[in-house]
Amino acid sequence: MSSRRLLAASIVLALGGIASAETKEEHDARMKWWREARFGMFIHFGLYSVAAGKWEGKEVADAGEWIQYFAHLLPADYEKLAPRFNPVKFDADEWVRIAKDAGMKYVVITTKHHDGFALFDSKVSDWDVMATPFKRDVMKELSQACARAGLVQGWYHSIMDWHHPDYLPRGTEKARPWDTRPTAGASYDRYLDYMKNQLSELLTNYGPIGVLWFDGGWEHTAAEHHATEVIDLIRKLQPNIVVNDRINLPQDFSTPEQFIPATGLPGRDWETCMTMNDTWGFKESDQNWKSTETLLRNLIDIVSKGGNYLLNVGPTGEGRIPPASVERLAAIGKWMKVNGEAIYATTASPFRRLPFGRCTTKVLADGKSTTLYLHVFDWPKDGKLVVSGLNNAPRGARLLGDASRKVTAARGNDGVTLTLPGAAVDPIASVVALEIDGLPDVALPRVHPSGDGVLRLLAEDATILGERAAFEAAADKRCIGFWTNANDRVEWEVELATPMHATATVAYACASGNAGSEVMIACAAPEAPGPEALLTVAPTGSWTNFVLQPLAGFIDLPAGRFTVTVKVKSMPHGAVMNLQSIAFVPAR
Ligand code: FHN
Repeated sequence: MSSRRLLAASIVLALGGIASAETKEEHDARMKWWREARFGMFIHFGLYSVAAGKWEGKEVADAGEWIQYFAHLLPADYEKLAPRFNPVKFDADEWVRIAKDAGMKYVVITTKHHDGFALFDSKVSDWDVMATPFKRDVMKELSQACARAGLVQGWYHSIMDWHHPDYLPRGTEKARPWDTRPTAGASYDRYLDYMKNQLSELLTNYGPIGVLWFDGGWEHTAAEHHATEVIDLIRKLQPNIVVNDRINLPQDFSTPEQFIPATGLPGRDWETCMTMNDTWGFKESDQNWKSTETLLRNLIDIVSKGGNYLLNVGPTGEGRIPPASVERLAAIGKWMKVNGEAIYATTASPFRRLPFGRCTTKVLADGKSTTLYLHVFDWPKDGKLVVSGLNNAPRGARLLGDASRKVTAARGNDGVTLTLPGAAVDPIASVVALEIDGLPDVALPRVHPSGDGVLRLLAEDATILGERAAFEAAADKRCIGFWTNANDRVEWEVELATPMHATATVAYACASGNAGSEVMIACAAPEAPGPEALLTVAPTGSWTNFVLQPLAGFIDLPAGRFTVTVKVKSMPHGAVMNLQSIAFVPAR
């Protein structure tokens, strides 16, 4: 063992943890395939797939895989689904082909969801797939199909278990008062032993497993889960496995769910998991499918921010992936066949924002050159694509999907301008590969006063820092919305030729029930704090009814380069506001 590793391990042991330490190089080596994969399939399949969102003929609210909860079923009632589980159309090779043809590199399937039902042949439980008419080990067939196709197999495993008598509590924030089974004598530690036994089965009997995707850990702390012990077991059985953050330890990657963090999670591996409609497990009535454009642009957006996309399918009780999912995945796969090099093994964009689309990056091994993959959502009508702020010399450019068309690139005052011949290659996203000298050197986008002297800071020109806030564009709004995290903040880089003695006006909307937040608007140059002003968000009637609220007094803006930041001082309700713009008007 290298001295660094020995030191790291001894520190971990001294801290009372027995988790094996690893050096940065070892961690990077273990994460390499996952970081290069960028795109995986999530599969929610189980007894709930048979129910398809209905119980005794009645539609049940919420996601399909939560039907036991939302139908208020005792385990004994829910068990009536077991004799109906016989997915005769299940074909593991077909599922894996659909994933592979979509350009996905790994598959994460529910080995056990919150209902406690094991989709594999478990020797420690009769509440498993062998106790159904199907009597086939789904995990065995799928892991073998993945191996045949060269995809990585991952396991989803729920800590929360609504069936096992030792699982406690019978529900906390999502209480399950109808679950009247006695709790006397129940032991959570005994449940954890059971969970560790099933994890041992899953990590021993099915070959190399690439991902352990914990879920349902929110009812206990890491300590209550004996999380370090569980992780050590996992890593002993599968030393190269990648583990998510949902046993309440950070582990290898974060898991934003159903959303894309505005600026990604810099310095952290992360993966957005998302449904194609609104439910993870199959629900016949849920036909609210996201378009292929939305799904593909989500993939590009996520990868441009340095993340992975785990896109879900919920197979039917017969074992078929719904046609609406198959159709979308096939269309994504068609795009990936042409543009996969702009997704796989790329890293985050060096730009804060690009008006025409996104950028993914590939720094060539020697660092002497970089490929910037420019994903063009809005093809320029005049054929001129301006990459503002790029200081590098262009070496050349090519259009993915049409090598016959020549793309030229020239440096100008405001970055590099590409001349794109003809029409867009793809209506959803056309990719231009721009080769540049060295590592990306990008100037921050700066806002300058308009011709009338007014400094207008617009939502679309802002940098959003944080997890939930995001730019929204619709017929009735262009604003920074979803501002539900008080730690999220907004910035503009500004440059003034001369100082400005100004009044300021903020344009925003806020539904009545959410008003009252206080935000600080600060103008600061590096190492030189400047003026700031407090805004108390008033109700404007709705999230799309925008008003202009002047800030009290005058603000003296400095000449030169500085940053205008909007930070949340207090957020008494669930959201701050929909921020459209801030205008600084010269007072004289
Ligand atoms: O409760 C589950 C839900 O059913 C689904 O499995 C998602 C997928 O990430 N995870 C939990 C909700 O966060």
